[in-house]
Amino acid sequence: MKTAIILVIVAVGSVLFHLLSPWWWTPIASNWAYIDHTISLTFWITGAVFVAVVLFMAYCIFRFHHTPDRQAAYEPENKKLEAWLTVATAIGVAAMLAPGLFVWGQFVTVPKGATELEIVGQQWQWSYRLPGKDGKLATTYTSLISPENPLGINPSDPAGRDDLVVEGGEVHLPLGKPVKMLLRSVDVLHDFYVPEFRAKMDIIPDMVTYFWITPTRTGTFDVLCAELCGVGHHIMRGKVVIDNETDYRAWLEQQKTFAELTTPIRKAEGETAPLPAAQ
Ligand SMILES: [Cu+2]
Repeated sequence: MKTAIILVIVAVGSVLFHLLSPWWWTPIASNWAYIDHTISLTFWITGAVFVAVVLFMAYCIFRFHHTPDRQAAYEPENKKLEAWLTVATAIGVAAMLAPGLFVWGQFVTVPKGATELEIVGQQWQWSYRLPGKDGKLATTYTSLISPENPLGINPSDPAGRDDLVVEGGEVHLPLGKPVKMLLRSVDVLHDFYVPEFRAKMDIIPDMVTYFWITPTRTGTFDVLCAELCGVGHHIMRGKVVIDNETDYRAWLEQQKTFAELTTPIRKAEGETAPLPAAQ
C-alpha cells in the first residue's frame, strides 16, 4: 500500500515539476518555434506513457498485493494484449518522429534570398566570414591557413578579395533576414549552437554543413560549442549580436576584407625590400 502511494506521488510530482519548474528554455530568438513544438510534443507523449505506466504499477500493487489465500496465475502469452501494445507503441513513436522529419526538411531548405555567413570552428574559438559586395565566398583550403590568412582563403580566387573576415568571436546579423550558416572546421569536430536560435549543427573537418535561421529579436546571444572538442571545449564561446538594419550596416562598415588584411603585409614587404639596396 505504501509503495502504491509513493508511485502515485512520483507520477503526480513529475507532472507538477514539469508544469511549475522555473528551468525552461530561454526565450526564443529565431523562426524555429517548430523545434520547441516538437520537443513539447515529445515531452507530452513520453510524459503520458510514464504517468500511465507508473499509475498502472501503483494500481497492480494495490489491487493484487499478496494475501495468504491468493495465488498468481501463470500466463506467459497474451496475443491480444501484445497486439494492441505493439500498435499503441508504434503510433506513439511515429507521432514523436514524424513532426521532426517535417521540421528537418524545412531546416535544410534554405529560402531564396538568404544571405550567407560562414562559421569556422577551430580549437577553441569561432571565426566568421561574410561574402562581401559580390555576394560570393571564395574557395578555401586548410593548408593555406597562416597568421595573415586565418581562414585559409584562396588568394587566387577573385571572389575572395572582398570577403569579410571576422575574428574575435563576435559576429552580427541583421534582424528579420534569413541567413544560411555554412559551417566549417579546420581541425576536429565542433558544433555551432546558439540556444536562443533553437538551432545547432555539427561541424565536420573537410566538409561544409549548413542550416538557416531568421533572427526574430535583437540582442546578444552566447555561441556554444556543443561537441566535445578537446580540453578547451568549455571555453569555446562566442557571441552573436542581432542588430536592426542601421546598427548592422555600421558594424559591417568596420569589418576588414581579406584584401585589407593581406595588403598591409605586402606593402610592408614592398617598402622594406628596396632598402638594403639603397644602403
Ligand atoms: Cu568545439
